[in-house]
This record gives sequence, structure tokens and C-alpha cells, in this order.
Amino acid sequence: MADGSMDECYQVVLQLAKDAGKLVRDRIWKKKDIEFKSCEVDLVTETDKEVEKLLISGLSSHFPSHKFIGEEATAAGEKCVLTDDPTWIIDPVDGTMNFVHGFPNVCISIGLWKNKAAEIGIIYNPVLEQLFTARKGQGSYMNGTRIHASKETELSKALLLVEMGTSRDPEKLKVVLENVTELVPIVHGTRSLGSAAMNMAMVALGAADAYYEFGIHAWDIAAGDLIVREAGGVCLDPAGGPLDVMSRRMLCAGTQSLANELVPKLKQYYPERD
Ligand code: LIP
Repeated sequence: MADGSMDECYQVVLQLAKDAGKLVRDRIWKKKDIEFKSCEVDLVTETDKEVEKLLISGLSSHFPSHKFIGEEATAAGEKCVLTDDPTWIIDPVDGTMNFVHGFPNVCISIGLWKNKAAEIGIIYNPVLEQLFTARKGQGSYMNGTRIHASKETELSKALLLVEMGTSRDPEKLKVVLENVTELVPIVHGTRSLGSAAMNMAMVALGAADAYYEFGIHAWDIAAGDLIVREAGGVCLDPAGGPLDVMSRRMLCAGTQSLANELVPKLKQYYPERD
């Protein structure tokens, strides 16, 4: 692999994630400069931008041939293209609304993809000190301890993660609320962490049994895809086919059986691709 083995990539990104985590931890309960993106509840702060710059400059100095897809670079107009090249897919602060409010479900999500498949996944919540890591074929870990997704196969016994999302598009909101109305009466419980990556980390940890969302972006799920699968879970399209990381649609679960029960109950929504 040009400029850097996977081992070197892993060591470098782990240190950069910890360096970036200090910024998030130090600033979550301080005053922030808040800007709006696609709508008045799609927010970005100076910390989102600074963390993304720290990660991209650190990684590109070690691996100059690597490519990048970053949430804030994309928002600033950079094209969002996934090729076969080694590509770092970064959400600098996933759960920005939580960060703005000082609600500690925030994380830095970094995936390294090569040949359009995940090689390294890092989801780091520096406020609660939860570091989720995975390398292809090597299992998933939280703070260095091996983790495993749940073995739950029945929706009626499942803790389901759902998100309302940041879109205020009436058509999208209608689908979100129809799905919640359909599912709340038939599952054990529903929860929303406000961060796609943290939701996926909870499925990998076995602390929740499934999570789906329409409207997320590649940077929200690029790390969680590997972390869930290396913990023994499944990640797929919410209509049941293979996951397409650029489709802005995702369903993950501890077991294929649970995913199979969930899929037909979902009203589908097809956002514009990344
Ligand atoms: C968030 C996602 C969350 C989704 C929000 C938002 P951000 O990412 O993690 O799942 O429901 O709408 O997209 O914007 O905080 O990086």
C-alpha cells in the first residue's frame, strides 16, 4: 500500500483521534461559534472545522497519496467521491447538535476505506472516554476490550435506536414519524443518541440491538460499518440489500434475523446520494 502499512495507518490515526478528542472534551461546555448548514438545525461549530483540519493535515502529512472525504470539507464545496484509493472518511464531531448543547453523546468518527471497503474504524467519545476501534478481520474493541453485538433475533425483544435527523423536509419527517409510530408499539424500547456513529457503536457493544436511519452521510457510518461487522453484527441497506456507504441509508443489527424482521416494517426513504 502506497505510503504506509495498515499498521502505520492505525497507529497514526489513533494518536490523531486522541489529540482531536482533547479539543472536543475541552470545549463541549464552553461558548461556541455556531453556523447553520442545510437548515436551522443542521449546525457546525469552529470545533467541527478545527478537528477536521487537524485530522486531515495530520493524516495527509503521513500519507500524502491518500484521499479524504470530510463532513465540513464537503459542506465547504469539496466533491464527495469514493474511489478505490485509500480514503479517510471523517466526521469530526458526530452529534454536533449534542455538542452545541453540551449533551455528551458526541464522537469523532474516522473510517479508512480502500477498494471501497472499510479497513480501519475509529469512533471516539472523548467526553465519556469511550474509544471504539476495529481493523478488518481483527475484531472490535471498546477501550481495548473485545466487544460483541447482541444475539437478539426478535424485534419484540429488541432495543431499537432511531433518529429524527436534522432535516425539516416535510416528506422526510413524515416517513421518520410513520416508522417510529409503527415500531414503538412492537419493540422492547426505542432510544435516540443524536449521533449515528455512537448509535452504531452501541449496536457493536451489544447495548442496543438495531439502528436504522435515512439521511445520514458516508462520514456518519464509515467507521461504524466496520466496528459493527467486526463485532459480529450486520450492516445493510434498510430495504435489505448490501450497504451502499454513499446512499445516505443504513440499517445495522446484532443479527441478520433481526434485520430481516425489521426491513419489511420500514417505510423507505431515498435521499439524494452523497
Ligand atoms: C448527525 C447524525 C445523526 C443524524 C443527525 C446528524 P452530525 O450528524 O450523526 O444520526 O440524525 O441528523 O446528521 O451532523 O452531528 O455530524
